[in-house]
Parts: sequence; structure tokens; C-alpha cells
Amino acid sequence: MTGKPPLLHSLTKSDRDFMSLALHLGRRGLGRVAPNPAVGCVITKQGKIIGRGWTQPGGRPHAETEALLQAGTEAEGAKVYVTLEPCAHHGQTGPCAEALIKAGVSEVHVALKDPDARVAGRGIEMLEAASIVVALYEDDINILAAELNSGFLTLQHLKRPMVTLKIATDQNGMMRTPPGQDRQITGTLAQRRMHLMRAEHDVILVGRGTVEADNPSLNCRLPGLGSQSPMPAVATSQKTLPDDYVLSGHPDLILLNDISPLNMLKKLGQKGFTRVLLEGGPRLAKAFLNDNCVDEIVHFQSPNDFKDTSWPPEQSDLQLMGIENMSSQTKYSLSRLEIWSTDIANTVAAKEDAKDNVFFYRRVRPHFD
Ligand code: AOF
Ligand code: ZN
Repeated sequence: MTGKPPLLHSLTKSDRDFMSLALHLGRRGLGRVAPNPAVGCVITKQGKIIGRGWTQPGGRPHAETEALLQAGTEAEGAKVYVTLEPCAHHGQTGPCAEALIKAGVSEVHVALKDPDARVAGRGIEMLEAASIVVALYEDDINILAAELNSGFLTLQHLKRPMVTLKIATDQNGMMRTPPGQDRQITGTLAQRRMHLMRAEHDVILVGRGTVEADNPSLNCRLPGLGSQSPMPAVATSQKTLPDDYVLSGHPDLILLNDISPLNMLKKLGQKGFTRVLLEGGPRLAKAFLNDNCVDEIVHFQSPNDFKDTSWPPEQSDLQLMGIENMSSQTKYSLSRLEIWSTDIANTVAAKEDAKDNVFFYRRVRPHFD
């Protein structure tokens, strides 16, 4: 950077709206672009959108080249909104910063700097050296861009993927239903929301106990999004999984033999994964929580109450994990609440207007700043 002050003071509402759109476009890549970040790009001229792009499956082409392709020669003199600093290195194609310069754009708004050592400020330098006005955002949009790319940033800084712990419980903090009662914890809509989370992660990780108890397939079962299923991984001390499980037939199944959560994550990081969804087993979840390896907790809390004289056991699953009282702890803060109506067919002892609440907790301070 040449040390110029960022253009924050002159940003208009439409600047923010176009950047928000770029962030939404970037989100389309989550779960399908690792090890790359999921970047979005919008190109405008005289207030009209002339190009939109996002990082493509597998990580290439990049967002900017996609948007430039749409804009064509109109890109000359245009404004560009991109959620991550344009790259400065030669990959399969030339640097995005170079492509923007060649297209003759006049202004580039950047939501977040790229920490990749091959870029790290050089993309912005290249643009400024070509007399393009660069606005580097520093406010809430910068935070949203960091959230969108928390997987990529975590891998860059900590050499491990980010971890989202997903838990679904009834009113009593139980992740399981009483023995012999084959019921769903949450309703259909909340389950679909869970499947969207699967689509937005690279890997889904469960413990061996969960495989034995549930024989899960761990794929994304939203219509049209099956191909966005995450890679399944099982934490187990065994070298193989017996043939009788659905997952055994998965061609890319990952078995993680390490006991330490951090070692498991480093292995996944070496494979280039950026986003891991931790989905199964209170014991595995506890180990990850104890070792400070959970970055986000998503708690689906259903209105169901499965309590009877023999259930739940003395200790609920939330107690077992040490997170029964999220509001009084200081490590995570509530970042979002979603409410999904639940279908009555699956609801035990709940009122007609019963809802599934989904609490999103985020680590108060990431490990890196
Ligand atoms: C951009 N736009 O859409 C993305 C970027 O392996 P490569 O050559 O694709 O480079 C990967 C790096 O490029 C990645 O680590 C990050 O620094 C940047 N990703 N950059 O300008 C994009 N996905
Ligand atoms: Zn690029």
C-alpha cells in the first residue's frame, strides 16, 4: 500500500449495497472452493450492474475474471466491488489485479486484505501503481467479509480449517431420543437448514460411535445440492470401517486416527480443507471444545420435551460437553438467531405454534487478529 487513507469517508449507500451483493455472491462458493476463499465481485457503471462473479467450484476461475467476462469492454472506467483483495500471483491464469488493470476499470473497492503470502497487499499496490483508486473497507463490511472467509483465514493463519460444531437437542439438552423412540429431534425446516450447513462446509466430521449408532450417510439432501455434499470424515482408532456402514462405500471417506483434535484438524488443513462441520457425538464435541478447536457453535433447540421417568439420564448431552449455559460463558457470543416453524407430526408435548430455535454462537475473538 502507498499509505493513502482508505476512501471510507466518501462511500455511499449504493457502494455498501453493491459490496453486500458481492458478499452474497461470494457465499455461493462456500463448501466448494477450498483451499481458496469464496470471493464475490460486482462491476458497475453509472450505477448499473454490468458484471457479477464468484469463485468457481474447485477455486478457479476467480470471482473478478468471471465478472470481467460479463462486463466485456464496458469494464473500461467501471467501478469494481470485490470481497477480497484481488490476487497478485500467477496461477492457472494471470493475477486478477492485472486483469482489472488491463480492462481499464477506474475504481476498486476491497472488503478485506488477502493474507496469502503471494498477495498480502501486493494486489492493492498493483492497482494503485496503475492509478486505479482503491477503497479498502474497514467497517462492518470488513467484518462480514472476514466472517464469510473465516475458513480460508483460519487455514492461512493457523494451518487448520475452521470448525463449526452443530448440535441439535430437545428442551433438556439431549441430542438423542429415549431408547426405542425413533423420533426426530427437530422439525423438517430446521433439518433442511442443517443440510444447507452441510453444503457450505468442505468436510463433515463424526466420531466412530456416531457411525455405529446411526449408520449415517452425512450427505446434503437438499434438492439440487447433492453434489455439494461435504467430504465425510470419521475419527476412529481403526484403520478401516467395516463394510456394513453406508459411509464405507464412500470413495473419498477420510479416517482420522489421531486422538488429538488439533492433529486431526492439521491433517485436514494439509489436504486444503477450510471448513469442517463437526456433527456427531457429545464426546468428540467435548474433546474439540476442551482443546479450543471450535470456532462456531450452532445449537438447534427443538420445542420437544422427551423427558419421562427414565429419560433424560442424570447428565444431559449439553452438560456432558460443558456448554449447558451458553449465556453465562465468555468465550462465545450469540451472533444470530433463526426461528423455524416445526411440523407437529414430530412434536411431542409441544404447542401448535412450536418453533425450532437455532442459536449461532461465534468465538468472541478469533485466535488471530
Ligand atoms: C482472487 N479472487 O476469487 C479468489 C482469490 O490457486 P490459485 O492460483 O487459484 O490462488 C489461490 C489464492 O488466490 C488464494 O490463496 C487467495 O489468495 C486467492 N483467491 N483471489 O483474486 C478469487 N478465490
Ligand atoms: Zn485472482
